Amino acid sequence: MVSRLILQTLLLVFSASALIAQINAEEFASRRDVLAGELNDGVIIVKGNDQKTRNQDVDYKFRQGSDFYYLSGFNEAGATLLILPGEDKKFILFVKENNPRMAIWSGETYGVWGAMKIFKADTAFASDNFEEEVKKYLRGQKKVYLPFADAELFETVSNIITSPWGRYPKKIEDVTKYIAKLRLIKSNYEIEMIQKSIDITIKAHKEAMMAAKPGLFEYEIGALIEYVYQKNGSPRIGFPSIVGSGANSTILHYKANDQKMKDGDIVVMDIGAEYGMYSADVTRTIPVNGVFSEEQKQIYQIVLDAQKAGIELIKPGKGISEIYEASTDVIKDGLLELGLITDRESRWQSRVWFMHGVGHWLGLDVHDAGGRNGADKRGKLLEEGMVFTVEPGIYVAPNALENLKLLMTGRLSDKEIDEFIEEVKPAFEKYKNIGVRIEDDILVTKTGYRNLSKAAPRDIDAIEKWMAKPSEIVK
Ligand SMILES: [Mn+2]
Repeated sequence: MVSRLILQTLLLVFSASALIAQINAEEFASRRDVLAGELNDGVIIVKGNDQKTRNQDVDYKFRQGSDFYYLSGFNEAGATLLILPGEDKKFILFVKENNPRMAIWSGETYGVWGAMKIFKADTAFASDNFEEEVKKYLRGQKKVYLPFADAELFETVSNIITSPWGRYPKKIEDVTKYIAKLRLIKSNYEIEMIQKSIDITIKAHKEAMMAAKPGLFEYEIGALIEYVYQKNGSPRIGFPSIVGSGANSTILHYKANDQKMKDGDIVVMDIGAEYGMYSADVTRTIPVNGVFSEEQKQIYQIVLDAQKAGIELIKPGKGISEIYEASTDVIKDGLLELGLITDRESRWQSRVWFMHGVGHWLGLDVHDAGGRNGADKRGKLLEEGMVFTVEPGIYVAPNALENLKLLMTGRLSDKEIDEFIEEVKPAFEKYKNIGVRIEDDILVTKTGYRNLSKAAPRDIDAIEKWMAKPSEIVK
């Protein structure tokens, strides 16, 4: 009687929060099946994130480790999973036990019961018993796979398998690349989650465009963006929002967001909400006062044309480097025309103003698992179900020319650098403090691509039109 009551209470507690995991237990099971099929034998061990302490008894907001989440759907701290490709009962979870004393402070946790019932573990144990129990699963196996980046887990498992007692696996291999290979191709469910996080991010961009005006601080736009995220069901940012105005627009991963935005400044907003653990990553660059200056327009249009030239090529079979080349070609033409470079064929000149890659995979992590390298110089070849960003930029940083000698020491002669600076100086002065990045999230389809973030105003006219609308939130 008592136990049934507890069970009913648990069901009530879990029914709301566990809904997503319940619905998608099959999705997570199929990922484990694919990985198990790929590796065939041995033991796969992946640990989730621990709760990190901020200070005293205050914790950082918890986010699960992406590989662990990908294979389990389990969102609590201090858990570890085992997958046993060769066994019948092949999915084992170690989770924090449901502790009534802790529940008073932090609420109920799933515990061993929830791990099996909701997350479909064949067997589950309390995390405290990990070392004891994992030995049983390692015994008699030939190989153990775990992420080598997890030094603590590596040490724990190494200590067990190097023990002279017991028939433990002699081989240990990094599992990361196998999981990355799976994560690179998104399922329909994943695409749905990514689209949702992108849709929320687009709403935030539109609100920011309406609210932006001289005199606001960058963090006010940042706060508005994150308000829109949460208002629309995103539990947190996919990565810290970049809101950089004026000279800050030229800092690639600008974090401070603490400057007052001035009339005539341009502002780069590189932002992404998280939804269902998946991140968006959409960048728009807008004029603070709502109207692009002539100089801003010129730079903007080059970046936009470069982005479109890259996106247009996207289809299965194209190499990721071919996308980059197409974008970079347009950037080089534009920079030459503006007078910011003197030699289109130079290997380094355009890198002074466009110094990053053209994009990255997108998924559970904003810079998602997968890697760029392919069989040849085309880089990794695109396949249906891949999602990645295309985000060229031009950044006329106020310190770009004075830093050039420091950056190029040993690679270029002082004379070559001085000549370059002399020639591009007028254009540099003209376009100084303009940083433009435009970033969209692209799904590779069977025959081409779908721009998942195309609803965010992007053309010059479209942005100016949005910015003319009054904000209902920031008056
Ligand atoms: Mn990005």
